[in-house]
Amino acid sequence: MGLLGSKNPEVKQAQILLLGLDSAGKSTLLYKLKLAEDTVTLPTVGFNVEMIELDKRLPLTVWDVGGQKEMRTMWSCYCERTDGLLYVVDSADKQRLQDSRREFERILKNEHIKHVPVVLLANKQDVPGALTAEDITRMFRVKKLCCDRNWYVQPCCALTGEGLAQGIGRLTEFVRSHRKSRADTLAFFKQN
Ligand SMILES: Nc1nc2c(ncn2[C@@H]2O[C@H](COP(=O)(O)OP(=O)(O)OP(=O)(O)O)[C@@H](O)[C@H]2O)c(=O)[nH]1
Ligand SMILES: [Mg+2]
Repeated sequence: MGLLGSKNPEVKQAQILLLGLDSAGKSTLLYKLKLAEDTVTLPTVGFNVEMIELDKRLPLTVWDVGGQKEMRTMWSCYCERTDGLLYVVDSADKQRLQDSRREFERILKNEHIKHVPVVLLANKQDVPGALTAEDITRMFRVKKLCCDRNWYVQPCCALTGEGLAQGIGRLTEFVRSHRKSRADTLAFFKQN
């Protein structure tokens, strides 16, 4: 993400890292947001990157990294210069929820994304029996794991697009306020 790096608060775009286990629905939601269309996805090998401009004041560059097991070791390579993390959970895949939680916990420990705001997307809400956002919050121990940053858990359905704009909107707000507080801190140290 080096060239477009945005730790500088003057840079008027933000880098968003989109992670989650394989088949969570990352690419489906990325292209739903980008094209407002249904797309047939294939498992992502490597990554997809798209610019999303839901809020003209802060366009987002979204990095969608494949979630298959062998790809997860590469997630940390994408963390540098990340402004916000979108973590997608297949709320209906009860057998792999613990795997997903473990990967979530692991990535949060990455130095580069310390204090970076997080939105969890509790995807596939259309599937009967899917866990709710509250269930996911509890099972992923989000309050504890994210006590050092802004966080939110948004229910959504990537197929219909329901909840996606709200999730992205929330993350954009968090990124803006995180940047402002970083800029204020820098200004404080410059003055003193
Ligand atoms: N029912 C339902 N299916 C979904 C939803 N979102 C995605 N899917 C389906 O889940 C499957 C996997 O979606 P992808 O978007 O390719 O998953 P991914 O997270 O990008 O997976 P990797 O690229 O392997 O990491 C596809 O068949 C999608 O149509 C949803 O909200 N509801
Ligand atoms: Mg994908």
